Amino acid sequence: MSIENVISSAIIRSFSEKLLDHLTLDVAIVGGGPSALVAARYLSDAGLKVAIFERKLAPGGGTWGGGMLFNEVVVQEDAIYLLDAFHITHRPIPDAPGYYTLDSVEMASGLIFGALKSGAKLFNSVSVEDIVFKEGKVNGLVINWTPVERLGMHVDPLTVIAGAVLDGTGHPSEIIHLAAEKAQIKLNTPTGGILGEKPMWVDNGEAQTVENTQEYFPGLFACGMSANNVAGGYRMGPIFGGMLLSGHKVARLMIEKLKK
Ligand code: 48H
Repeated sequence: MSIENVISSAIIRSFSEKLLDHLTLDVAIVGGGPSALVAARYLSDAGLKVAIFERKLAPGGGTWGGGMLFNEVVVQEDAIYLLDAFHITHRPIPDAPGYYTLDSVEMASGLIFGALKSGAKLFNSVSVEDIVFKEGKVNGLVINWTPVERLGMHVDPLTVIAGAVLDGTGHPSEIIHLAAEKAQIKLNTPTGGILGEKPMWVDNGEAQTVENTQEYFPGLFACGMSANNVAGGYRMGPIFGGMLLSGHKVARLMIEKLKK
C-alpha cells in the first residue's frame, strides 16, 4: 500500500473504531467548555465511559479569549486546587488576596489535555441537534457534523446512547431548551421552566453557578453557564472558579447517580 493510502486508511479506521466504541456511554457531554472539561476528567477518573461532543473545531469554549480578548482570566482561591490538579500555572493578584490571574490559552489547553488524558474522548466539529427521549427519560444525543448544520444541508443525524447527559453548552443551555420544548418536560426549577440568565453580579454569579449545578430532569444534568441560565443565576464575566467548581460538582453528582 502506498504511504498516502496508509495514512488515509489508518485515520479512517482509527476514527471509526473510536466512534463505534463510544456509541454507548455512561455520560454524554454536550460542549467542551471549562465546566464540561473538568466534569469529563473526574467522571473518567471514576471509571465511567465519557465522550464530549463539541460544535467547534477547537474545544475550550469561552476560555481562549480571556476578558475582551486580553488573554488572561481570574480564578479565586476556592478553585485553585483544580488548576493545580490540571497543572495550570497561576499568579496571585498583589492587591486582591485570594484572587489569581492565569493565561487563558494555558487554561484552555490544560483543561483539554487533562480531560483527554483521563480517558474521556472528544468529538469536535460535532453538533448535538436533539436528544433521544424514551419512556420519559433522556437516553442519549442526536449528533451531526457542524458543517452539515452550518450549511443547512438536509442530512439525517446519528445517535449515541448514554446513562446520563450533561448540558455544558454555556449561556444558551441548548440541550435543556431542546428537552423542555420538544419533549415538553417539567424541569427541576421553581417554575418547571427555564428562568433565564440575569445580568452581571460577579460574586453572586460565581456562587450561583455552583449552587445551580444539578440534575434538572432524570438523566439530564447541567453545569457552568448553562446551569445558571436554567436556574436564573447572574453572570460573572472572565472569572472562572465557578465554572471549574461546577464541573467538579456535577461529576460528583453524576458518579453518585450512575454508580447506584
Ligand atoms: C455541541 C455545543 C452545542 C451543541 C454549544 O460557554 P462555554 O465556555 O461553557 P461553560 O459554561 O463551561 O463556561 C462558560 C464561560 O466560558 C463563560 O461564557 C463565562 C464565564 N461567561 C461569563 C459572562 O459573564 O459572560 O462552552 C460551551 C461549549 C462551546 O464550546 C460551544 O461551542 C459548545 O459548548 N456547544 N457543542 N453541540 N448543541 N452548543
